[in-house]
This record gives sequence, structure tokens and C-alpha cells, in this order.
Amino acid sequence: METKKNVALITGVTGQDGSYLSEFLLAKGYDVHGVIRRSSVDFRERIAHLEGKPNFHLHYADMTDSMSLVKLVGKVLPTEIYNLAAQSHVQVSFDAPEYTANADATGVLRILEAVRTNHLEKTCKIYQASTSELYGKVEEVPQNENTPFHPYSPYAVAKLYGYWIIREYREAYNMFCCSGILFNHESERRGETFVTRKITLAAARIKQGKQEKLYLGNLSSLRDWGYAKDYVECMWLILQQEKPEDFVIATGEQHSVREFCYLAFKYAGIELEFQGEGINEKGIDKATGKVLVEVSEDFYRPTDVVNLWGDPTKAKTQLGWNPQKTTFEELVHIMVQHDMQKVAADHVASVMRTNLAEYLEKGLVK
Ligand code: NAP
Ligand code: F7E
Repeated sequence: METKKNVALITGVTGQDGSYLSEFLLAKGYDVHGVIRRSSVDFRERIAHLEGKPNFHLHYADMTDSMSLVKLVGKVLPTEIYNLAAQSHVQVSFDAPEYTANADATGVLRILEAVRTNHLEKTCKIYQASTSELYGKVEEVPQNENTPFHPYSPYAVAKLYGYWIIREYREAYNMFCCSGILFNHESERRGETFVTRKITLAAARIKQGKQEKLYLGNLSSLRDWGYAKDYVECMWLILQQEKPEDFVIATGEQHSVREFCYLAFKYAGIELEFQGEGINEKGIDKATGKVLVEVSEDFYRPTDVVNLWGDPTKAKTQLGWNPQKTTFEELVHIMVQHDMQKVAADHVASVMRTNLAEYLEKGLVK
């Protein structure tokens, strides 16, 4: 008997999670369709290695454009949708709150309605990228599926709408739609303005003499950081359950920004000592006495979430997922190692470009 092909539609395919999820689903034999949006730069770094593969297809659409989503869902006829697209930066959501609401809140509704408009509600499962930011100004530590929400940024408020509209469509229309409440997950593909990647890149640049200092905001903020590559497996597992349910995905371990920073510099070959408090706190190179890390108010947020710590018991028992597959130390090590190589490679490339320009000018190469 012929088995029906699994067809996944991923919004946010060019992002950190979208790229790992695409690799994961392609390896499982899925046809993977990704949503891209028009950009003045055509190079999509995180998925460039997948473009051209026979089962990997890209389509233009936008979370803020209902028509494009309705047409795309009708064309692809997905069996699973992974809605990962979002304006995902919490600090940016204070500067662009309306756009954040449009993409991150109403965007979820548009996906659900695109499925209904195409009469796919009985055959298409939907995963919604929900977030630990919903717990915000936390009311309980650690946080699980029953912890009350207290969103504390325009991003989190938008994502709260996404969470509730998914639940509403599940109950009202009996649709298979679920939220993964994912705690922070990082990787060598993490955007460069999120705190972990900002730190690992700076540690590598400082070690290789390409940067003087690193400026950060709240060093005492606490997060439950996991490895993105491990977390995409959970997104898939959530959609393979008998019943649609929401899950917390976290490691169950908590660390401060300061600890992350200390470890990243250590792996880059610099031992830091932190002295002072608040805005006056500094990270000093123990070997040279040079100040390498300072605090800048520019990276403080109007309201900051400072105590995230997830309880992954449900995912562990019901999905059989291992929350400690990659440890905190391994995660930091992977990121630093990657960025040490990247900074070195960028340096070699820039020297080669300079030399080539010089040779061309002198007519030594044609
Ligand atoms: P990311 O790297 O910032 O990727 C976001 C993706 O969304 C990109 O592909 C981006 O496209 C796309 N996008 C943004 N606005 C769009 C629009 N209007 N229309 C179409 N696509 C749009 O985020 P991530 O870290 O992979 O996170 C994936 C999802 O999980 C997001 O929804 C995020 O909010 C959520 N989440 C992340 C974490 C985490 O720790 N990483 C934790 C909890 C929840 P461009 O490349 O064109 O910008
Ligand atoms: O900040 C503090 C900052 O921007 C983490 C997104 O993926 O995870 C992410 O959101 C903490 C905050 O991530 C700097 O104040 C200190 O307390 O790396 P972040 P985030 O805000 O937790 C959640 C789960 C998501 O859903 C989001 O999509 O670190 N911090 N100094 C800093 N943060 C940044 N960005 N830059 C600093 O210099």
C-alpha cells in the first residue's frame, strides 16, 4: 500500500531553528517547504547548504500578508506546519511593538485561518513556536505547563496571543495545533545580537585582537539555555503525539549571563574576574588586569525578564526526550569553538581580499 508523503511547511525557515528543523525533517524523508521573504540580500546563510536539494522548496510569503499565506498553504497542502516565523528579539519589540504584534500575534491567526480556508483542518497539524517569555515577571520557579503567565515585553504579549489562539482553535474547531513553550536555545547559528552569541563572538574577537571590549546589560539575568539542534527534535515529537497538547521544553538548569560570559572567555583562553556591582561591574582579564567586559545602560530593557528556569518533566516522560543531551558547558564550548574559527577565517579572507586588490592594482593578476 502506498504511504502518504509527509509534507512540512516551515515559516521562519531562514532562522536559527528553521535551519536545524529543515535538516531534521529532510533526514526523516519529508518534503520540506520553507517561507522566505524578499530581502535586498539573496544569500541565506543558514540554509544555503540545503538550497537545490530535491525535497527542499522555498516560497515567498510574509506573516503579515494573509493572502500570501492562504495561497501558499493551498499550493503546498502541508501535513504539518511549523510556525517559527517571528520578530524574535525581545529588546527590538520595545522599538517596533506594532510590527511585532502583527507578525507574532496576528500572524499565528493568519496561519490557522489559511489552514481552515483550504479545508485542511482535519489533515494538517500545526506547531506554534511559543516561548518561556510568557512567564515573564515570574510567579513561580521553576516554570512548568501550569505556571501562570505574566508577559513582560511587547514580544511576550504578542506571543501570549499566539498561545491562546492556538488553544482556542484546538477547542473550537478540534484542530491538531500545539504550542511548544521553549526556553532559550542557542547555537553557532544564533543571531549575533542575542546575548550568548554576542558573548562568544566577542570572546573570540578579543582573544584574536579584533575587538577591545564587550559591553553588556544585565549580567545577573538568569536563563535556562539549551542547544537549538536538540530542541527541534521536540517540535517534531510534539506533532507525533496521539493528542494535541502543549509542552515546556527546557534543560532544567539555570545560569546567569555572568556565568555564560566567564565560561565563554575561559574556552577562548582568557580567565575573567568580575568586580563591582550593577552598572559599575567589570570583567577583568586576570592575566593582564585589562578590563574586557563593561556594563552599558544601552542594553537594559524597560522591563526585563530575569529568572527563567524550566521544568521539562512532561517532555521527558511523555515525549521520551532527553533535556540534557547537550550540557551547558558543551553548548558554550561548541559556540566558542565555532566563533574562534570564524574570526580566524574572516581574518584570512580579509587579508586575501586586500592582497588581491593590491595585485590587481599592480597588474600582477588579470
Ligand atoms: P530567528 O533566528 O530570529 O528567526 C526568525 C525567522 O522568522 C526568520 O526566518 C525570519 O526571516 C522569519 N520572519 C520574521 N518576520 C517574518 C515575517 N513577517 N514573515 C515571514 N518570516 C518572518 O528565531 P529563532 O531563534 O529561530 O526562533 C524561532 C521561533 O521560536 C521564533 O518564533 C521565536 O520567537 C521562537 N522562540 C525562540 C526561542 C530561542 O531561544 N531561540 C525560544 C522560544 C521561542 P528573515 O530571515 O527574513 O528575517
Ligand atoms: O537576552 C540579558 C537580557 O536577548 C537574554 C529570544 O530567542 O529567548 C530569547 O529572548 C538575557 C536578558 O534573549 C545583554 O536583558 C544582558 O535578560 O539573549 P537575549 P531573550 O530576551 O531571553 C526567548 C525565550 C525568546 O522567545 C526570544 O525569541 O540577557 N542581556 N546583556 C543581554 N541581552 C542582549 N540581547 N544583549 C546584551 O548585551
